[in-house]
Amino acid sequence: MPQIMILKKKSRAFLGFGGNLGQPLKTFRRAREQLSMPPDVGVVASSPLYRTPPVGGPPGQADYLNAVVEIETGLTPENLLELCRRLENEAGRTRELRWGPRTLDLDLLLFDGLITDAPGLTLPHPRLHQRHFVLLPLCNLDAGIIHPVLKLSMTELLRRLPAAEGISLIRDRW
Ligand code: A4P
Ligand code: MG
Repeated sequence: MPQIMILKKKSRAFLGFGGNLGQPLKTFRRAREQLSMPPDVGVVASSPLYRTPPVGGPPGQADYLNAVVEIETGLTPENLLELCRRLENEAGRTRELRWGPRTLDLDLLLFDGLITDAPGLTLPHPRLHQRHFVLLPLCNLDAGIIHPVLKLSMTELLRRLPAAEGISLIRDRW
């Protein structure tokens, strides 16, 4: 009997990494490694790593490290976000203050061209287009991605932001 193989299409997703407590680079490396462990998640590429001044939150919090990681996955966006939450918790993430200091923040920025506003999951990430610390590393990975709602490329969104101050490139590879 002929065998029928069903190939499940993988989705392309981008995860924002952020952190300013503990040893963020070490934490990022560990989270990226853990991300690639489940059989249905693969890490495709990592953006350079940036040091960025804090946006919002309590005055005086430390600078952040930020990067974006591209993955391919057979998971649903909900399950991927759940995995991110688990990795944040394993990194000792606590939530006391909105936009307060954190060891690890993993945001689901884009998931294919999906648009959703379900409870607990908005896609694309609702503040993606307002932030240098997200758009710059996203552009490094693929400047031509079109924002599914705004219908503008990542380069165009970055160009429209006021000039950024204080962002520095820490490493091309990490
Ligand atoms: N949520 C909804 N959609 C998403 C999504 N696409 N990805 C919900 C991730 N989470 C999503 O998240 C708050 C709620 O958003 C959750 O219930 C989740 O289900 P959280 O991780 O608990 O808290 P948060 O990250 O502090 O909240 P928020 O409002 O998403 O913060 P942002 O917008 O991520 O901003 N400055 C610099 N320089 N670098 C940073 O990385 N990060 C923040 C946090 C502020 N300032 C920063 C940085
Ligand atoms: Mg978050």
